[in-house]
Amino acid sequence: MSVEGPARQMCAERSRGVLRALTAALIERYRDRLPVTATTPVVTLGEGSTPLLRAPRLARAAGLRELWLKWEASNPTGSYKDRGMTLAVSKALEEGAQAVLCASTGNTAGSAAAYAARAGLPAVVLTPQGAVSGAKLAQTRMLGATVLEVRGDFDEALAAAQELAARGTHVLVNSLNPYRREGQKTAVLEIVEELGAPPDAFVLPYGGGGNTSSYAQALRELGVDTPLVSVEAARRRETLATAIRIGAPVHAAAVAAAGARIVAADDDELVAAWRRLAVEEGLFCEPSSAAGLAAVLRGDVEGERLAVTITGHGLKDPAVADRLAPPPALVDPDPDAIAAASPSARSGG
Ligand code: AN7
Repeated sequence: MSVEGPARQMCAERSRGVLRALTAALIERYRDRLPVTATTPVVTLGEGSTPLLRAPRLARAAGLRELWLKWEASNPTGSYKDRGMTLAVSKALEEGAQAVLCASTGNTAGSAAAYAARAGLPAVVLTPQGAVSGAKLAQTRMLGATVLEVRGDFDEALAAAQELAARGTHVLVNSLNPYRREGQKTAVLEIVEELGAPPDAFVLPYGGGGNTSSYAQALRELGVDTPLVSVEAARRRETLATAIRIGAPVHAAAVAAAGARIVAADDDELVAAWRRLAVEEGLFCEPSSAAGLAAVLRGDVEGERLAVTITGHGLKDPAVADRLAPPPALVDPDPDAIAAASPSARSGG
């Protein structure tokens, strides 16, 4: 029998509703809290509204009542950068930009490339030589950005990007762009909305400090006085967490002024937290993204209900996982051989 009449109408309405939900733009969700007008072109890939996941095993291990993980890997390009990029590129388009430009350890690159492609604008991405994950470079190149590898580190690439942007030919879409920071505020708004109250602390990685500044701005605007804990790599210039391999954080003054507490985690702690998040909670993030968790597992963050932001997906920087995780054993296509190689294989079930 065919679907007709009211039933057909209901199906159509339902599928429209589902489509609306799946393609919800962050700018639409938080229009009243963002610097957009009715005529701002909305460049969206369906960012934001990411899962807030409870982590019961890690909470128990850390002696917490509640540990909440803001899973920013669910953003369209795999990191939290998309929250800011939707706004930065929408405003760039509104203001008649001819091209966008950024320096990046990889995630800003992929995000800028994606939103620029969506907007029909060229993107130029400067990367520190030899220091960006191959997966992020492939993503950025595939999205059509012009990738220029700079002879220098991230700080030098960012300084060059700022100098070029000052000429007015390219809009800088690093987090020095205030629209980036406005967009990134929304992670805090989502967490507070979903928990129904602010957590005892927000904990997140600290690279250049753009995201910490955004979180601080959100808390100010909400009139909420909750500790903000920013976790940096102890050896900023050498850390294996390439996303946060940033020597001199460009937002250091703003981070200090916001009263964020800065905590350092060494690479062993980062890797341990990163591995536990994968094995004990089923979440594979990139190593840098586990920085907040490293501080929490060390018992370095006060409170019994914490919100920890996991900033980027593990598939974006799989090199360390490939080095550290057990390689597969080679077996014949034979059930006995497979059972013998399976540690927890049990019959029945
Ligand atoms: C996964 O992409 O700086 O303190 O150029 O990719 O706001 O810099 C990325 C930084 C944390 C640090 N987690 O945030 C870039 C870049 C991930 C990141 C950070 C980054 P900020």
